[in-house]
Amino acid sequence: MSNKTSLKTSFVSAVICIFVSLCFVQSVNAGSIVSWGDRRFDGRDFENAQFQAIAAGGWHSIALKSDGSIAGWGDDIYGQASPPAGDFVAIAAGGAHSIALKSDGSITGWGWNYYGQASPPAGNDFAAIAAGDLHSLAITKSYAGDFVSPYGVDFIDFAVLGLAWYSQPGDGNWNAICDISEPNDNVIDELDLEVFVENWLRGVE
Ligand SMILES: [Ca+2]
Ligand SMILES: [Ca+2]
Repeated sequence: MSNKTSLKTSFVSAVICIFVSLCFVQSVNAGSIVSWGDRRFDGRDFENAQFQAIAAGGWHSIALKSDGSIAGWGDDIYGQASPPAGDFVAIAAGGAHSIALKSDGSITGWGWNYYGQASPPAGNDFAAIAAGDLHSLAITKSYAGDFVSPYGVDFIDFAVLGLAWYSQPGDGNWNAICDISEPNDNVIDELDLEVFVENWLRGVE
């Protein structure tokens, strides 16, 4: 086999490998939905659609499509199966409510809200969500020491800490967000720096 033929064979093999890999990724990340069990409220199948996540509530279901929109079906008496439009990255279904995490890190909720379970806190600092029967949960992105964007503990946050160094309430350079030692002790000192450095070294984001 000549060098030219060998190169050509290698190239074709590489292209085939990439193609097969892409097909595999596609089949894992998106597909149709099937359901089973009591189908009185929840018996809808989606064929030939592209989904990346699903969630089952009390009597309703929601699914996150590959394009970031959400489909809902089943019991919709409180509007729990009628999701708003938006660009979402995660979903969770509760007893009669639903919540979804937007690509900007904020959370939207809809459906039964008697206990406030469909009214998530404001902000765009969230990384993950979960829904119970009558409550909801979220994990925030922020960590001690992550004072300002971009997310993560870095040099910019270090500068903020430096400006507040050895300050106490009433001082001109006092900055309460830098008091990250536990418990807070109203002084920015080595204890806060210790927490800060730990998170910086861990590379938390
Ligand atoms: Ca930061
Ligand atoms: Ca402190």
